[in-house]
Amino acid sequence: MQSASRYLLAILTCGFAFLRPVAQCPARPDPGTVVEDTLSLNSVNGVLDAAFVMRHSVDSGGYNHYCYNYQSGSGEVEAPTLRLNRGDQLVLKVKDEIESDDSSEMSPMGSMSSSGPTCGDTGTPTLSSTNVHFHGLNVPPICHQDDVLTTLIQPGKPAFQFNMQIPKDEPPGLYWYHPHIHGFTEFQVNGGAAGAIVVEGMDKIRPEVAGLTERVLVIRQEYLVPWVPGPYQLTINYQVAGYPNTPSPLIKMKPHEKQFWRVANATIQDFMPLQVQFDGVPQMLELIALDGYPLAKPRFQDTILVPPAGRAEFIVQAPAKGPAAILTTRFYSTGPTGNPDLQQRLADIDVYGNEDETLPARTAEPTPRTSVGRIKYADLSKQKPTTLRKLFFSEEFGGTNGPIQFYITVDGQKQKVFEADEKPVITTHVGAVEDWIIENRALETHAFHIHQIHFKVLEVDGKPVKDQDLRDTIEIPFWEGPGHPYHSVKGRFDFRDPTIAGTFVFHCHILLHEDLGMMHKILVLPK
Ligand SMILES: [Cu+2]
Repeated sequence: MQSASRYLLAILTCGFAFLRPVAQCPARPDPGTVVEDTLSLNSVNGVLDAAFVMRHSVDSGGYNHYCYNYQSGSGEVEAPTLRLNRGDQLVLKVKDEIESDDSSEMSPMGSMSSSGPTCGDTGTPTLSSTNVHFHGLNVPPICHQDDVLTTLIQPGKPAFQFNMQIPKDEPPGLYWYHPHIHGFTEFQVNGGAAGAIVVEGMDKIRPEVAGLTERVLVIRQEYLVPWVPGPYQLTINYQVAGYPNTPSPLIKMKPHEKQFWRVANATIQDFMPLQVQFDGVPQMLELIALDGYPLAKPRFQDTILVPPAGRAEFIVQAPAKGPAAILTTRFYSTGPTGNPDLQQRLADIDVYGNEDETLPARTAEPTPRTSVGRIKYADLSKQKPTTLRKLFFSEEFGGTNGPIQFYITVDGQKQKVFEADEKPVITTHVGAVEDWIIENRALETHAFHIHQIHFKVLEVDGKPVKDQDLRDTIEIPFWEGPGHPYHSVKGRFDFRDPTIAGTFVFHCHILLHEDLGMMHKILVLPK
């Protein structure tokens, strides 16, 4: 990764000289304090209307902050959680006030302006440009909705307005928003520009969660210089999880209390095998949903692997007072050319007070009011695929310094990095149901993500899986080298919904890889 980084580092270092370290972003929580949910903005009468201002500052430790500022009644809040019901309208105005006097020359990844009509502002995308991707939402890839290819919000211009309806059959669950300017995504997400979206209604499909204290936990990752492999720190709702150097964030629970935790991996590249441990022993977690999609049936796991950009929603039960209880991410190997994802304690569970007696003990299995069989994609396993495609991740080496090019390629086509004005590498049509095999031929684990739709996981490494979960992001482990087979995932991709017609992207969600072009376009033609 170093060679590619060198070029970027040069740009970045030059860029820093011009950045004004004005404190524009709200202060973040001190270490060792109670983890609070970020402010939630709820839809009212079917509409959630909010305005964000994107700003930038550098903290005393040298970390860049990129913040979605929201002016609440009691001051400025960073990246609130957006809560909507299915069928609601989301109106979001975003103004770019990233102050960077001379970033106009910085356009390492090419310009969007050559890719045809732009949506919003014109000009060349720079480190100070922004836009918003609504990750996981099954909404149209068009201007003012979820179109990252041409939407450009430039600093100092009037606010840009997003306006979209959450589909009536959207799976209830946890989604998230973040900037997606090609070439600069990593830098802004590294600075914390990411927030949660909750599509309400999980309790109607999974009554297990009804009445439980709910927590939205957004895990972010910050590097001092994101393009350089090296130390990083994780944060949980913006509080640094720096154990053992700093006291751990605290999550409060009553003895034996059950809570519903909705965890978003908003890191730039950290694959997180999450565990809750009591005195070092991993506990069973009741997994309810992945990537905003309720599982066909809840299942118990002591480790939940969440790739970068993935989400996991699960029920945690506190111990009695006594054992040391923690939320932790375990070490995860991303292969010989990948960055190591380190073990890190994310929070201490602080068991306080007396047993929670507000909830009646459940004796029978609760009955869902909405069947999981009635949400989007539920009938996907019954559909006959219209096409089978094979794609692969690969890396190209230059010298001894690690990979310099990152590719995702449709098998049979030429390996190439993404360019803003490229033609779609896949053309399909509304109504298609396709099976894709995505293979990893690189010595590094990658995270496959496609915009606009979820896909159903059918096979891993050529073998049918028991749990055919719906995902929008999935890890594909690294190749162990000559003599070993490539790891792969086979998924069923559903293009039947006419509202997703248009051009959108699929890519690796290690954001450096995406910025360097491990991404391509797919065109879904209307019927
Ligand atoms: Cu990747």
